[in-house]
Amino acid sequence: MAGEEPGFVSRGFVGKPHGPGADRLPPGQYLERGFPVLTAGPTPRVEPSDWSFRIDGMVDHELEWSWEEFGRLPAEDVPCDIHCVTKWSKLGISFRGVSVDVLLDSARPQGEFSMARSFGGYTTNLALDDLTGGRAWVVTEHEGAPLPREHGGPARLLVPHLYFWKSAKWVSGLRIMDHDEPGFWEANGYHNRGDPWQEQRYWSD
Ligand SMILES: Nc1nc2c(c(=O)[nH]1)N[C@H]1C(S)=C(S)[C@@H](COP(=O)(O)O)O[C@H]1N2
Ligand SMILES: [Mo]
Repeated sequence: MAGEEPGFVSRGFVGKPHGPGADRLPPGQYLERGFPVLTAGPTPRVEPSDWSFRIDGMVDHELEWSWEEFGRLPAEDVPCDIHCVTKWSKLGISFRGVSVDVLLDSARPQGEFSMARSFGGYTTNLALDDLTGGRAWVVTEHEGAPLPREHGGPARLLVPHLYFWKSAKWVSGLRIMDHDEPGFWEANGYHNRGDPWQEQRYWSD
């Protein structure tokens, strides 16, 4: 029986993520199979007919798309991993939406910073560097179905290379700025940038 002692066999792995996807799990994160809902405050009800997305601030051209206009923009599937600062990560999730590059292209930003805003008042700040280069999207679908309301439907920002609080649900627009400003969680102790691979969780990290 001695050779079958499971406690002994697994001891070498304790505390280290192992198995498929272990190299995709940032430090301090655990694998979550479900898709938790995390919202500060009430869940707004936004009908597609009431939804629009606006880019304003320091741009050559302020732009606004209605739901219908947005639906005509080129969309792409976004398979990715997401990482919440509360330590859950979900690997191999999929969304579909429009790249922020496409949205910013015709607006022509004249600043390096931005504030994303949402129906309901949530905000989060992002350097344009983190929103461009095929690393950020405004998504309207999850796993081939309309994005559920509790996950930000009809549309949310998706910035999977940063902690998930940067992915504003019920997103309504982006303000381009020539200076940085903290958004909702950033003003309440979260890190200004939030790179999960550098464990940038709180302002002191
Ligand atoms: N508008 C809005 N967006 C938000 C939040 C929020 O409270 N309001 N919470 C953020 C946080 S802290 C996380 S972890 C993710 C959670 O997204 P989920 O509920 O789809 O898992 O949304 C982010 N986007
Ligand atoms: Mo979060």
